[in-house]
Amino acid sequence: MKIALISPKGPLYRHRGGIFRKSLRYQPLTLTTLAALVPPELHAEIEVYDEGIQDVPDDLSADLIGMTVITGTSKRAYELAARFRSQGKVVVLGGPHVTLVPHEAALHADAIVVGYAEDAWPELLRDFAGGTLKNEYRQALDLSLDRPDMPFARRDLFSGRQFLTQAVFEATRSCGHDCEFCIAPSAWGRKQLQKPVSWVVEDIRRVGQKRILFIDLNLVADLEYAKSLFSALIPLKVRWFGLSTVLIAHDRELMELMARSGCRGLLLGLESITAGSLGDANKRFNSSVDYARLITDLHDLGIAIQGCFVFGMDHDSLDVFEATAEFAIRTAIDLPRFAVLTPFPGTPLHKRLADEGRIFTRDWELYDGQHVVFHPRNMSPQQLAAGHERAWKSVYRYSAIARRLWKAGAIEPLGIAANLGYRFYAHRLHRFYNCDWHLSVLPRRNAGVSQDPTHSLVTLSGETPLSHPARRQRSDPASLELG
Ligand code: B12
Ligand code: SF4
Repeated sequence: MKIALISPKGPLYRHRGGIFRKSLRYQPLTLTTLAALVPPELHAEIEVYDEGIQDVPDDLSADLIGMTVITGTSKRAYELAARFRSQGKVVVLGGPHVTLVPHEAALHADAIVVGYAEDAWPELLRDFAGGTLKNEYRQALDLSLDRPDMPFARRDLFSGRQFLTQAVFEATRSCGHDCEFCIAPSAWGRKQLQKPVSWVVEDIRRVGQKRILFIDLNLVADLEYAKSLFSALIPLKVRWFGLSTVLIAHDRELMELMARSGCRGLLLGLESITAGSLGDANKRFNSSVDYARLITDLHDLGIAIQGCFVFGMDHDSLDVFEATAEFAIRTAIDLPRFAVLTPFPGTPLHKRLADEGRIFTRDWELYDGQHVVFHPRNMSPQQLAAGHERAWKSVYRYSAIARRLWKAGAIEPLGIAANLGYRFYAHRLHRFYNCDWHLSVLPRRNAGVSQDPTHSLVTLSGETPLSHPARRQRSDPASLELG
């Protein structure tokens, strides 16, 4: 049996390359995880295609084609599915979008998989091999990731050269919170699934790299698990980057443990500096945290921050863009990032805005966090789009980059380069997907090269950093890109 697994490209990837011709992405874990779950007794030949960086042959030779679908890539996935089905191939769709709107996805596939597929995908493949394929497979109700037979992702199926890094790991799934705009609770529920810490450690050891990324939605959702994971990372001496909520602010011991375990960068969903907007998003728990203080504390521990904000919530008025950009500069966020509120189908936000008649397009290609697809409450869609773009440009002005990095004590070639990369995209939002430029390439590109950080800085601000009191040995914010 021949199986092809595809991650279709979204419109976001229509301009591949950006300032570099080569892809700057890290290796996707979805396809390699699915490949590992193929039952060995089927002796299947497996091929993987990430269409973000490579073309999928028109005449793909496969008996069964599995595609992972997020909302922004669904149109492309359905287009490919139609082509392959017309060639007589069996197409299976799965992933977040399929889980959120199974009825829609089912129209374009021979079979769909709803939810996580650790049990459902092997079952589907066995059925296919036995000629009894069903139309729909669902995540097992008692699905657990704490299982003795859990295989390690087949990272070998992609060429190492195609990506910046293969050192992408996952310890947990789902998150525990229920923010109104987030797809995680709607798609997968609020109960966090956890892989055994010993399994995660073994996965990291096997890959054997020292700079690693965790793609978990919220590594600190379960404090007990988080602490045992971080403690187990200490002997590995890795530098890791991951996602967390701002609630770490309330647990100094946890933050220190994270730093000791090698955490060098965190992506934080700050979302908004307006308390009312946090309420709109059902993310009031963020209001309990003094963001500025948290950012300073993390910087002091040598942890860089990619701070993510969302524009377009009901309490946002026209001054939110400048105020947020100014906040990001003042608090010295290493890599600020802004998104337009997106009512992904299947979320409570989508339902509410639909009930209020405020969604004006369901062209899923535009559901990418960069386009306005609904009527905001206190401004026009055009004002939201323009304000979002202004905020990006504002925080990535040369003077703003210099101010942020200077205050953060992160005036180093890598931090500067990461910011210049984002600056490039800030000025080309209409053409490029701003998050696709995977910044962890930079350490590799510079590895072993002795560089004088003052040189780059002088071009930015005209000052020398060497006497800066906050200057310290800390990680670059360059590896923070997590999607
Ligand atoms: C890594 C990542 C990225 C990376 C790389 C994506 C990639 N190719 O791997 C980058 C940075 C490029 C990225 C970009 C974007 N991402 Co992203 N990303 C993720 C992230 C953090 C991890 C995905 C992952 O590897 N999971 C681990 C694997 C093992 O789990 P999985 O993918 O869910 O797969 C399991 C099941 O879903 C199922 N399954 C999945 N696909 C299939 C297919 C078949 C055939 C079968 C049988 C089963 C199956 O089986 C798997 C095993 O159980 C997720 C959040 C998350 N933690 O899931 C967001 C997430 C997928 N991204 C999201 C979004 C919105 C985006 C962006 C649009 C913007 C953004 N916010 O960054 C862009 C769009 C990119 C594009 N393709 O056009 C959303 C998708 C929501 C939606 N409805 O569309 C998510 C869910 C985050 C969120 N909370 O909103 N992303
Ligand atoms: S936005 Fe973050 S904290 Fe909120 S539900 Fe989603 S993953 Fe959890």
